[in-house]
Amino acid sequence: MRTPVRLATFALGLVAVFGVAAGAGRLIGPDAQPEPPPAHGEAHAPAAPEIPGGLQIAQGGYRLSPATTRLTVGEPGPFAFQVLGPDGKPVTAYTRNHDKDLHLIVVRRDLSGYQHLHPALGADGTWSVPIGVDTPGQYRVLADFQPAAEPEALTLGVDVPAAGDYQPVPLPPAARTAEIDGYTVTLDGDLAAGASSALDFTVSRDGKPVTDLEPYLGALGHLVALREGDLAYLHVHPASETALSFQAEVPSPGVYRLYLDFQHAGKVRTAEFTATTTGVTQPPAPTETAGHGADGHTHD
Ligand SMILES: [Cu+2]
Repeated sequence: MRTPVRLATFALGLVAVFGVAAGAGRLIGPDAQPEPPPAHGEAHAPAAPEIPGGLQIAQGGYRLSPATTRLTVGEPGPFAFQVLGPDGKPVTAYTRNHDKDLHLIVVRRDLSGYQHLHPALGADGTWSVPIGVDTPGQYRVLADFQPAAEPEALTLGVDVPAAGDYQPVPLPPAARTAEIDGYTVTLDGDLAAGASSALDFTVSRDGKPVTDLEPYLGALGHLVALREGDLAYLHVHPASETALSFQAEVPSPGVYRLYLDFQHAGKVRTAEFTATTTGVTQPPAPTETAGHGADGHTHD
């Protein structure tokens, strides 16, 4: 009977590991002075970096609690949720940002199918809005809001599936222009990891600048930036009331998808851009035939 002996040895090993960890915890606990130097020559972190929004279903004592667990493809179906506060009760009082108490972003995990919605708040703290998606897949639902009791806005996210045959689409390559409904939107400016950067957009139609854009959500437009890979929701602030100018801050080098909502002739449209941080080249889309061999490295 070898297996029980091995298991017992393994269990003893675990005890030993935990024992060491507990000992280390005491050594570097709050009473220990001075702190040991960081291992492997790591730079001393000045402070824990802020976690980007949208990655968690609960944060800072608040929790996103969806009552609907599926999205419908085609015809919109009701979608309802609550934001639960630190006391476990639905939050009913919010501080308005960008003209609304809560902004709801719905986007498929491959960054396609973007929607920006404004649910209605019921007296009991239940938010509801009809949602229909064009294609099946796993969707990210992001709620951007500021409880009245809090000094800052918060973005919580939850995955919600739309049942059916999911065909992921590759992210379009980085580009400076986007076309939507006959409008051409041009992006000027670059994202910089860990720094605030200016992003300016101009809209033209039939080769002529559109100069009569209409106010939307307290500015001339609304910009959302999501990180490829985990759909982190980035902080973007309007920098002007008279131009499509924004200050964006992204936490890490990489590829992002920008969604610019603008209103013209009474209709809101979304222009989408893939953007990379300065110095980062978007990796080519993987091909089915990619593999070993280019360097002569083979497996038998
Ligand atoms: Cu909104």
